[in-house]
Amino acid sequence: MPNEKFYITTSIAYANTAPHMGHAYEEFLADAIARYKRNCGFDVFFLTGTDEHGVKICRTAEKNDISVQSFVDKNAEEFQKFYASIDSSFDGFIRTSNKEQHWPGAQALWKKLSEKGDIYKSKYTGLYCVGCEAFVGERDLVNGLCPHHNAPPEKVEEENYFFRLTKYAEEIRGKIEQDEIRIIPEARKHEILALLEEGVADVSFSRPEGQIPWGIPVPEDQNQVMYVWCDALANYISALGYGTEDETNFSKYWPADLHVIGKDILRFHALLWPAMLLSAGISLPKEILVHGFLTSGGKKMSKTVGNVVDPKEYVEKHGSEALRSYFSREISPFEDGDFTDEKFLESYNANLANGIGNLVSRVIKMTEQYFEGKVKMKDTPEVPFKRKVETVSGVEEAAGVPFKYCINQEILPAYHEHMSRYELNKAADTVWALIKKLDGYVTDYEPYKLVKTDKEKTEAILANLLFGINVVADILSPFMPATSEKIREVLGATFAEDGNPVAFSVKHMDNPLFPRK
Ligand code: ME8
Repeated sequence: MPNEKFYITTSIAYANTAPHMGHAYEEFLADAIARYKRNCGFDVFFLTGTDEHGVKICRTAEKNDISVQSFVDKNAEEFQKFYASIDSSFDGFIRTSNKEQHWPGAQALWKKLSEKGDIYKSKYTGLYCVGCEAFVGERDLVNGLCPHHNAPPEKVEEENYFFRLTKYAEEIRGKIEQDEIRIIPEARKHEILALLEEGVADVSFSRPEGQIPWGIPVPEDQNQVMYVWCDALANYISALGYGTEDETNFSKYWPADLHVIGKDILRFHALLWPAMLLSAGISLPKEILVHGFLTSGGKKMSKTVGNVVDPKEYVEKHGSEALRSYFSREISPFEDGDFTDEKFLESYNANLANGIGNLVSRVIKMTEQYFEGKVKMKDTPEVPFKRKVETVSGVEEAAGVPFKYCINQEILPAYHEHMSRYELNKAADTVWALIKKLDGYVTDYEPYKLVKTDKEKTEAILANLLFGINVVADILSPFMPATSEKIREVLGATFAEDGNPVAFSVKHMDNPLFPRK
């Protein structure tokens, strides 16, 4: 599908802390999908960024005795650096305190809603959870506390602008039911439909400037600043130039093909955001992928429990590829996933040191030893997979399956099927199923013995293995781009016009890809 566009976004992280494991995972998830879509020929725009307004940020800066702008500047830089350190291939990084890039879009959107008659002034009396940056009702609380932050909400009584969310609730329900806005996984779709069933209320959409001086001014009323979610959601269009003189990217990339978000912010993305867009007459995002939370030892990461794992430390100690490999293999995008040091090292040794690292070293070494590093794909008789191996789908496949048939008819279709459903961990399983098959191929044919009696067949076997490793590099690239690049370098493949390798001139490897830990 060359030239078709694909616009993918992450949520924008609050710039009031350093990036945590949840941010790292979400960025990885969106990046792997963006890379996959680029591999498929899409014209991808991948957006990430930081959410820099709201009460939380304002207060944390005050507590640290630093101006809010310096505070968010410092944190936004941390996020950008961190995302670059895990090889995120983002095309845009939006900061909501950016007056040139973000404010015009957020204000233009507000004006549209106001012109439509969907914004009105009223008195708000209720509760506000600063942690969630959300107005909450009694029914959202457990024993009077916000269950996400274990803290009591604040009582608020003020004159605010409200947005007529209720006007759009029915239309949105229909669109979610019909998958016009597709919420993935299904369980999250049902969750939001259940919420709609309970009934929704209009949303307080601004705060008095006197209460929170840090925010985007409401266009017609300088005494009010926009509610942080109203401002933050607009990032998805402001980053494309919406509301500015140059709307080229907005025309080209909107609507979003995929918003990647965590489970706690579903209602903002599946209700409030579509309602704002409907009111403004802007088309709706197509899909919302809702990931779970990362826990540590099965518990929510928390400073009090002392189980917070810092992603930066892992990148510094083990490299970003090791972290990306863990996210790919061990976490299902649709459920909560666990991260502990023990599991991390276990996964590293099994999948990287013993798995892919060992296979590549062995095959490269044999090619160097027996053929001075050079082999060609030959038209000699096929050397099929010899033994019964478990297929990706768990069914035993008959012995004698031709080598390329197995890759083209079994591995690749399963891989693409999973990727198209954003089942990244299952797609990564198919990569490792191929690695396992290639390992089995070496064990079965014992090229290190065969070379003494049949050099020609040994060359065909090694060429097949190098061909298979080249496929591994291709399908691994969304998950582990740097490893994929390294493998391609050592393979030294020459390609035919159809894109298939015809010969290899391998490079010597001084070190294994992943030393054992
Ligand atoms: O919600 N595991 O920002 P944020 C996995 N600024 N993901 C997690 C997580 C965890 N333990 N904790 C948080 C915001 N996340 C808003 C978004 S978008 C217009 C505004 C996810 O920094 C969370 O679900 O609190 C969200 O998707 C992202 O990290 C940023 O969270």
